[in-house]
Parts: sequence; structure tokens; C-alpha cells
Amino acid sequence: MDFQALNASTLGDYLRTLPVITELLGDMADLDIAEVGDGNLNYVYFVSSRANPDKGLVVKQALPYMRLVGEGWPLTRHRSDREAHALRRFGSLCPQHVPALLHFDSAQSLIVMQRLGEHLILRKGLVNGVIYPKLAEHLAGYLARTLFHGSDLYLSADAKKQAVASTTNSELCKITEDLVLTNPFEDHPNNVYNPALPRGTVARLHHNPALRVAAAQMKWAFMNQAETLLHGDLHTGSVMVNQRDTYVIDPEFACYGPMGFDIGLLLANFATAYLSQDWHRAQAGTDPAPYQAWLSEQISQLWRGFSQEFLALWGAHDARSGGGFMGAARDADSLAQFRASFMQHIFSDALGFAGCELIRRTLGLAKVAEIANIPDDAARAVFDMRALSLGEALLLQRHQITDMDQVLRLLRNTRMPPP
Ligand code: SR1
Ligand code: MG
Repeated sequence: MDFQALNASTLGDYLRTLPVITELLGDMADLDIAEVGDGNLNYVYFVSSRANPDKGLVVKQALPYMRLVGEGWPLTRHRSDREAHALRRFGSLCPQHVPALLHFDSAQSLIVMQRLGEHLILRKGLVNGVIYPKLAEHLAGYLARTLFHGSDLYLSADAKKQAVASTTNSELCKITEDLVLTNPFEDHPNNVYNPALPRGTVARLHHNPALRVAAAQMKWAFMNQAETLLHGDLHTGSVMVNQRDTYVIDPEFACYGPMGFDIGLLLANFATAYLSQDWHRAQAGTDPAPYQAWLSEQISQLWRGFSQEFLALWGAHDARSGGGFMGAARDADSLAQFRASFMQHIFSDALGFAGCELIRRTLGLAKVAEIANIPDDAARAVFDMRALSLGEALLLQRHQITDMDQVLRLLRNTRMPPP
């Protein structure tokens, strides 16, 4: 069948042709189909049978353009192949944190996956001040397992090179290279920002040579450090949660890149959740401090849990394989030094990418709801300025900061930068 852009009215007939879906939903006569996507790129549907409403699934289709902008920003549908591949790969490494892929049709760029009916997008939960007891532990485990197993620390040199070649995702990488790592640092027509932001603040950032150099260094790292298979867009809108479970969704940006990228994006999005609490808790008439303390603890635990599990996977793999990356004849001191420098390298990259993410979510095209939804421009500008200030500090100080306590101090002390 030639590619067809489906919609809530035509999707049912397509699904009825698939025995696997009939088996999953049971009665296909009367389907309840609703388009629910609020992402920037694709269309997403919830589908269930009215006869068995408790059984549902999610259908995601990539159309040949970017949803946020429309046909004026064409995109190939290749991203759907990349997403299906990444769902399989990450699902095999962390089945408890990745929705099951139930059906993939490359010709229709259409993925059917497990419906997480009892889970909410993490970003929304954080805006509402909800505590998720296992969140940091789960995300740390997901990061350690996915980032370790895609790398040369685990794969054979040949398998790793094959993996790099077969996961090329140039079109979505280009979006990241432009929208995250270039345009927000220059005066560019893609940028959209709050009219209440002082022009002087924006101009100062755009004309700060040290910041421009740092952003260019992060872009270079993203484009050239093919360290592991990344999720590639791991913000809090790519995570679904409830009190028990944590799922990482939407890996269409998956590509080989620096390990610090996924960690840095998450860190930045926890930071915007933290900074915007002053607004959201004030709206709810409650004190932001306890929830900010919980968010700080998540950030600490995320890094601590990630490092511990990553190093444990590394040690266990070396022991099993009788050598590992440094070879069998390595001595304990050089191995310890290599591991420590390796973790510090991931950490500084993560801070640099977190800085880029904070700046691009403020000056670039795509926003974060916890700040963008503050309705009053002047009130929102306060939080925009804090995000910029923290982003700048993380980018510029990424090589001097050696632990997460320093990051949390910066976060706590983030104030508006001078205009
Ligand atoms: C214009 S939309 C581009 C952004 O949406 C995706 O979720 C990624 O974050 C990307 O940078
Ligand atoms: Mg997404």
C-alpha cells in the first residue's frame, strides 16, 4: 500500500487489516480513536475497542513534515524507522522502562505500541508537584543500561562501528544541531522568545564569545563523539510515570553521540521544573521549598545512581570478558584513573548539554510548558532569565564543576542575570 496520511476516521480501517491488532483489541467493530499527540513532530492516537475499553494501544504516525510548523517544514518519514529500531533496542535492554513495540509498518511510517493508560507525562506531574518515589532510581538505571550497552565498553569494535553506521539519523540530528546547538546562540529567524525579555540580555548572550565558543564545542561533541546510541531527546516530556513505573518514550531522535547528551537534557528539564516551582506553587498557594528539595534530590540521585550502575556494568563486563576495553594486562591504578576520567568527561559533557538545553528552551523555537505556560510576559521573563543564567553558568563552568552538589548550589542561587 502506498503511504497514506491517516487520521482518526481512516485509522480504524487500516488497523482492521492487521491480525495482530485484532488479537490485541478483540472486537474491532466499534473502535474509539482519538488523536492525542502534543509533540512537535508526529501524530499520536489512542485506540481502544468500545466492546473491551480496558484494552488499548497507541498508534504513532510520522507525516512528511514537522507537525509544529506544518508543511512549510518538510521532513522525510525516516524518523519512524529510527524510532522503531530504538524502541526495539532500548526495549531489549530495559523492558521495564520502554513501551512494547507491537507492530511497525515502515511503508506507512506507523508504529503501534503498548498504551501506558495509567501513566502521565512526567513534565505534567512535575508542574503539579507530584512525588514519584522510584523516579531517579529508574531513570538512572535506564541511562546506565542504554548508554553502556551501545558503547565500545560493551560492544566489539566491529559491532559498534556497524551500529554507528546503521543508526544514522541525519535529518533529526540536524534539527538538534540547528535548534539546540546553533540558532539559540545567534540572532536567527528560527528563534522565538518572550517579548518581555530585556533585549540587552539576549544581545549579551549572543555576543558573548566565551559562550559562543562553548556552544560550538558542544555542537562539535554532539556531531563527532559517537560514544553510544542515545535516546536523543530525553526531556521530561519523553518520560511517562506513575507511582510504580517509569517509561521512556519517543526515541525518534536516537543516534550515536556523547553519553552526556541524554543525561544533560534530563538534568536541564529537572532544572526548569525546579525553577518554575516558585510560580506553580504560588499559584497553588503552597510553599515551593519542599518540592524543590525533592527535585534537587532527584538530580543528585540521578547522577549517583547512573555512575554506580554504569561502573558496575563496566566492571562486570570486564570480569566476564577477561579484559575489556583496556585489555587483559591493565593494572588497577590505570584502570581506576581511566574510569574516573571517563566519568568526569561524561559529567562535564552533561553540564554543557544541560546549559545548551536551558538556553534553547528559552531563546529557541521549542519551549518547555512549565515556563512557556506562565501567561503573563513579565512574570514569565523572570523564569526565562533564571533559565538563561543557569544555562550560561553550566556551559561556561562545565570543566570546573566536579560534582552535583556544586550544580545544586548554582541552581539554588540562580538569580536574574544583569540586563
Ligand atoms: C521544532 S520542534 C523540535 C524539537 O522538538 C523535539 O521534541 C526536539 O526537542 C526538537 O528539538
Ligand atoms: Mg518527542
